[in-house]
Amino acid sequence: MIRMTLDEVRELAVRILRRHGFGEAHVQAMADTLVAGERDECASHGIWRLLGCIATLKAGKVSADAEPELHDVAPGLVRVDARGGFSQCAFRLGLPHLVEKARSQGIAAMAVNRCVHFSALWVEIEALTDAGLVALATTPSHAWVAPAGGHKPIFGTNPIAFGWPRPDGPPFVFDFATSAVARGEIQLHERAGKPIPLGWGVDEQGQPTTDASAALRGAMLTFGGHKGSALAAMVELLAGPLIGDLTSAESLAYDGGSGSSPYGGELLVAIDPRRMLGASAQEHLARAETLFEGIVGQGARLPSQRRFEARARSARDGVAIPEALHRELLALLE
Ligand code: NDP
Ligand code: PYC
Repeated sequence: MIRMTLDEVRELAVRILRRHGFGEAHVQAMADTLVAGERDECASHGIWRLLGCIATLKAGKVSADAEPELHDVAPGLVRVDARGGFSQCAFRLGLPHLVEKARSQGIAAMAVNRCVHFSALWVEIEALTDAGLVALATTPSHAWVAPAGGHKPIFGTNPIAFGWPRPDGPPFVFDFATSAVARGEIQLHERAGKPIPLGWGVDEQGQPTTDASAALRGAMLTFGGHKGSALAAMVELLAGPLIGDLTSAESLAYDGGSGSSPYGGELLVAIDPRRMLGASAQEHLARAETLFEGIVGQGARLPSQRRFEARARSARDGVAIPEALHRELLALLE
């Protein structure tokens, strides 16, 4: 492993993105997301993703300098057209408008359309909880996941992320794929030559497998059987047809075998608890704290607790990157 400070990881990401011609706004926004993933020890959505970003660019499946366009659709609705760029710049353009609308209306939604997506959703959720808002985000991906009871991929890995701001300390955030695990996690197992647990995927014959490559060629499975399957379908509907964008099957068809990052839409919903609750906000938000205390009080941990601990550790000690990955990243500078 190679040990690097967070500044060094960021500098490397920035140099690679510039070297490949990304516009400066994309360079900065993408680098922030990549470093955040690495910093929080979410390797499946950390600096490794840069390889996929550059491959997607070389395949002609993302615009390096797209300028997103903002559309103020309704008092509680904003739409950002990413115009074929990675999602980060579009999110940044829409964020203040979503926050302002949620504060004035109590609830607001943002559709990000025509974006290429490679990132974890908690990065965006935290931007909303930092503004004191309750937040929800979801996006389809490519059709890699079979429905419960079926065997042919139709759903994406379709993450659902939720955030709840807390008065004293980090927010309550969960963010997971509706597949048993993110595809990136299986890809990292494949790179490391490690078997995957049973339950993550089936091979091309529909048989359970512990072989990462076989599961990537076959089909991934939903988490929680029919429950994950229904949630995956919900994500397809909410962040596909509802916002006028692609389903995971349509994204994969658009990909045309290039192996690029998914293309389509993302839906974010933000709720202002103070607008919802008015004068009784303090009393009810305190009851949320009682709930969290009841979870940790019995020895369970909150989602994102590991991540926030990793964040503090990385700020102090830096991060460790596999040597082989480091070599591949340096090769992108040639
Ligand atoms: P996991 O199955 O690891 O689940 C992650 C979530 O569960 C985190 O909030 C995590 O908190 C929490 N968690 C894990 N273990 C526990 C525990 N024992 N107790 C309480 N909470 C726990 O992640 P996935 O593989 O499903 O997804 C990883 C990432 O992949 C997500 O960030 C997602 O956004 C991203 N993704 C992005 C896609 C896209 O299209 N852009 C597609 C699919 C996934 P903690 O982090 O603290 O462990
Ligand atoms: O890991 O499933 C995944 C994923 C898809 C798009 C970004 N991450």
